[in-house]
Amino acid sequence: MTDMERTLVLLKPDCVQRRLMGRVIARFEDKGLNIIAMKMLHLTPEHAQRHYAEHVGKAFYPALEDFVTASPLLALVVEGPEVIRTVREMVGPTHGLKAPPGTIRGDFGISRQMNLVHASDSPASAAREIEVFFTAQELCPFQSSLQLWQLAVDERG
Ligand code: FUP
Repeated sequence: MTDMERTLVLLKPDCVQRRLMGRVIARFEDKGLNIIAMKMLHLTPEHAQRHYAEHVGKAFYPALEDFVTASPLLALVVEGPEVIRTVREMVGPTHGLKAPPGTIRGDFGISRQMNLVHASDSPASAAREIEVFFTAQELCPFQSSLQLWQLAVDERG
């Protein structure tokens, strides 16, 4: 039996502005992951500071805050087995120039700051970050009928 997990994904302002949302979302759907919440919002500085709490105070933070508050972003909660690690691997390393082909950052970007996607890096981060963006009532978990042909019976959560 595989434990089901949830992770917070942000399609950052560069992803929205470059009209790449559909292509990025399609990757998660193609993989067999469930999108159980989705919301567009224009972050305030205070909201950005809550999300990036571990980075506030670092030299690069002011520029990062300016970037993520400059234009709307799309927040998602994605659910699946080992989804935190899986989505991080699909997103790729932080810098687009270092991210391998086949990853989202590797295929679509050349920047470290404008790297298109945020994905939670641990179960503790995922739990905290989901609460920064969504209430419990906004999560809409469902069982996909496609799971019959995507996960063996003893692999299902
Ligand atoms: P990641 O986990 O890959 O999203 O990256 P980090 O948590 O290390 O950094 C958070 C965000 O800060 C990254 F998306 C990119 C940005 N960043 C900079 O803009 N400059 C830096 O020097 C380091 C990170």
